[in-house]
Amino acid sequence: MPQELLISTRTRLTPFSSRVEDCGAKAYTVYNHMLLPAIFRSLEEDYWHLCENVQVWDVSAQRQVEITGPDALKLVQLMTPRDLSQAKYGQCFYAPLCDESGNMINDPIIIKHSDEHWWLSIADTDVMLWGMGLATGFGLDVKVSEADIWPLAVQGPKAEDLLVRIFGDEVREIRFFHSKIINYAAKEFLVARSGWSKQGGFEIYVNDAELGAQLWDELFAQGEELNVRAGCPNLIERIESGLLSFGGDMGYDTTPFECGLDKYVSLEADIESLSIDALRKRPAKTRLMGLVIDRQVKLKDLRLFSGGREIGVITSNTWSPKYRTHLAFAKCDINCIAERQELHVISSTGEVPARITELPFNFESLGLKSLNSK
Ligand code: THG
Repeated sequence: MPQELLISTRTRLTPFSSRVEDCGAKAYTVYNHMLLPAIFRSLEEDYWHLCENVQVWDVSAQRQVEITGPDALKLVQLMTPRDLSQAKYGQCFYAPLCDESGNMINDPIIIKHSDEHWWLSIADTDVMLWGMGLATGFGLDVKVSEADIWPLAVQGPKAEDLLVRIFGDEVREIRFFHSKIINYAAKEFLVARSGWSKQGGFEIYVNDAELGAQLWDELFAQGEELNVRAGCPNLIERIESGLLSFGGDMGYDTTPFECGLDKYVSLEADIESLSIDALRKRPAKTRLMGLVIDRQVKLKDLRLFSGGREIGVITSNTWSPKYRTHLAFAKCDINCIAERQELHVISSTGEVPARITELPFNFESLGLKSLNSK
């Protein structure tokens, strides 16, 4: 039976919702209590189009938790174990948020406007409430709120060409994970080179709903000969790219080390972060690893076995059309990870061997060659 999502005021619409619907969104998910499109034509068709052209994504559901006030930097640094003391205006930081035990709360992109003004561009958990609670508990002089900002991502190899047509050459100067304030009509939008794909692109932090809708239309008018389409974060692309999804691949019961986010934890830095002491001491119990299953499978369940023993659980998986193999992420028992061990998963037709590897996938060393198109 086809399933439907009942849309109400709780599953909040965005300034782009009517356009997303007009473009034929076939499936949605709910993210931060807001609609996030998940499929337009099919996962695989959307995937190839993203890898070869340019797409416009309504990622309004990546809400901006805004922290302002004299203690803003103090609160943001309390929330994350990544050292922000050297952060510059306009820079973006991918960073875990963790509690006092080192467990993850979220994995936002943190954007610094000034010492007293920050955005946390969040994944799907209620970070605003956590921030408000910390501010109250620590007696901090800050305001924590959800800003009226609706990010629009423009992703794919032709994204830069499209944005230059609208904003001019200055977008070419924006470096990866940096941003610039760009004038658009009567407003200023923050434009960053970022996005939840590895196909290149930008995110426009739209701060005016009507102008945002106008921008959407202009992206489609100017992008016609670039074959622009509406799109959304794509399951296949993000697994190939090793991008993790909070709530699926990691959660409240995992530390950043267990998720392979080691490089975003500043263990050596002298920072006042809620989780840093726990993260210095706490041993990892599991580790998120990549799996390669060299055939097309339909998994019967998500367990990963070594011999007769269950050693992990698959958190995400997909057929990779580009590498002609099945890829997965698996949360594995840290004591059971060894290279060249014989692993298997259970498909609808029985046991199937799997190879284990570090994330992100290194396709060359795995002996996998990419097909450039269908
Ligand atoms: N854009 C914005 N907000 C977001 C996401 C986004 N919030 C939720 C979610 N996505 C956060 N998750 C990620 C994960 C990885 C990256 C971005 C967002 C990413 N990482 C770079 C990489 O893996 O190469 C490196 C980051 C760095 O070096 O700091 O792009 O997509 N606005």
